Amino acid sequence: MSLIASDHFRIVVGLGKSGMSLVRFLANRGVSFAVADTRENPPELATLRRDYPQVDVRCGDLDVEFLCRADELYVSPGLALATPALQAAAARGVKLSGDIELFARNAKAPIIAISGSNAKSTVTTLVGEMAAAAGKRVAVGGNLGTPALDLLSDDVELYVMELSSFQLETTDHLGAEVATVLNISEDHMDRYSGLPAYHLAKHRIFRGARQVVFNRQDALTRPLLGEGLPCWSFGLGVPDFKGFGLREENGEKYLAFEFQNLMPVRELKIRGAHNQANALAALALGHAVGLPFDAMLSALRTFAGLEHRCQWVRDLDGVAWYNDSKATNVGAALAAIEGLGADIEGKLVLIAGGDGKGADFKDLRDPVAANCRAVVLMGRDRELIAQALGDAVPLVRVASLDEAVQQCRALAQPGDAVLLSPACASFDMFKNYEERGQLFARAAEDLA
Ligand code: UMA
Ligand code: ADP
Repeated sequence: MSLIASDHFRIVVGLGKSGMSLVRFLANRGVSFAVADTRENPPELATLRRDYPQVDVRCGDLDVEFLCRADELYVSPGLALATPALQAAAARGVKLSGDIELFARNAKAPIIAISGSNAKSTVTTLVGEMAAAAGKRVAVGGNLGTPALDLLSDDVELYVMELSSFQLETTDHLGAEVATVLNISEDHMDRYSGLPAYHLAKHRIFRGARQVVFNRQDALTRPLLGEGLPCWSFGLGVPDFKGFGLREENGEKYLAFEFQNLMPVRELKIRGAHNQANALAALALGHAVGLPFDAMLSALRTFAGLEHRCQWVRDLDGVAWYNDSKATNVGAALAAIEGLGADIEGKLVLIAGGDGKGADFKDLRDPVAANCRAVVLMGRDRELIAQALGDAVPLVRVASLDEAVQQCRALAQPGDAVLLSPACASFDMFKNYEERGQLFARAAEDLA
């Protein structure tokens, strides 16, 4: 199969990280292409002009006539396919594709493909560390970190890829060795018509997969098609045939595979029930590609979790401070509120709010009532959260993160924990969730 037809003309739409990886990929192969971006000054414009001055680049409103000069558009995951200019081009026969489709066509080593509403980065990183511990030449990236096309190399023995629903929308045939959707809860409802459309996008990950891993506790993660494919499962219950789960023996809880105990849960550095599920998912994915258990378990013993995911910041006057800035949707915040809430003596003082992406916050009400002393609300959609929480707990509105930290200092009592787990994206107030988390941690560390 020809990997990329050289007589076709392409346009890369979106000049961020993935757009720039497409530019490098196409230029290295001598393919003719141009670039478009709706922004007047896209992030990689200076790099493009410096390294590829001959490439035609159009910034500002997309011009349908220009797009229709291409046989194929490689669309950034950040741009909705419903964008009218893209739809107009598609109606005139231009194919809409993306970087992951090109990656899949050109990758020569097996791909472990990981999607889900939450836990993607944690599980992707963990599987990458397991593979490295097993001595594999492994490349890790995708939605997390390095764009997929920048990972392509003949030296790689295994790809571990985090894939978002946005990336999967433009991927027709991934052909993963093993694919999983870890969990599904509402996210990105500003881009999808509802949960079914989001679910459908995520499930494109199973196209052409040779094996599947699903979550026994979340029916929406089971592939709709492909019965007969080897299926492995994970979940917090007792495992059965081809299953990873938890088993208790003599008062000790173990990570287990089928009828075999693998490792006591207490040896995990990552805390909370959701992280036990993540460890089991990673074991299932690694086992599917033949990684040995001893290497996988040694990686599990050393993995301390990623920054901004329920990350401990400090203790002050008997109050622990946690940064969970990566909780950009309701499902992630619920995992932190319930997981951490069950682990502490006192109550949580929660900081929430930001850009809600069209989410419905009603599922927060009962867990907040059960676990929180108060909620400090900030950001664009704070009133939507306030309405959903009603009178469950005292609510405090603030205008800045610094003010939120000061309020939490005053509200928390010894034995409590302060938790930044916003259930919202950060873009209304910050550059990204990392900046939000760093500013929170700095403000908490500065408290005397
Ligand atoms: N944009 C425009 N006009 C354009 C193109 C983009 O306005 O013509 C805006 C959109 O608001 C878009 C934003 O710019 O959301 C970013 O788009 P980009 O093309 O500059 O993005 P990249 O730098 O290529 O980053 C993308 C992924 N971004 C998104 O899916 C929004 C990155 O995931 C990914 O790491 C990167 O490719 C490499 O593969 C980020 C992300 O937020 C981390 N992902 C979402 C998530 O995890 O929830 C899905
Ligand atoms: P993603 O890449 O899917 O956003 P991350 O690993 O970065 O996933 O975690 C995102 C958020 O989800 C963090 O706030 C984290 O605490 C939370 N989280 C981690 N594992 C789970 C899980 N199994 N279920 C729900 N939320 C989780």
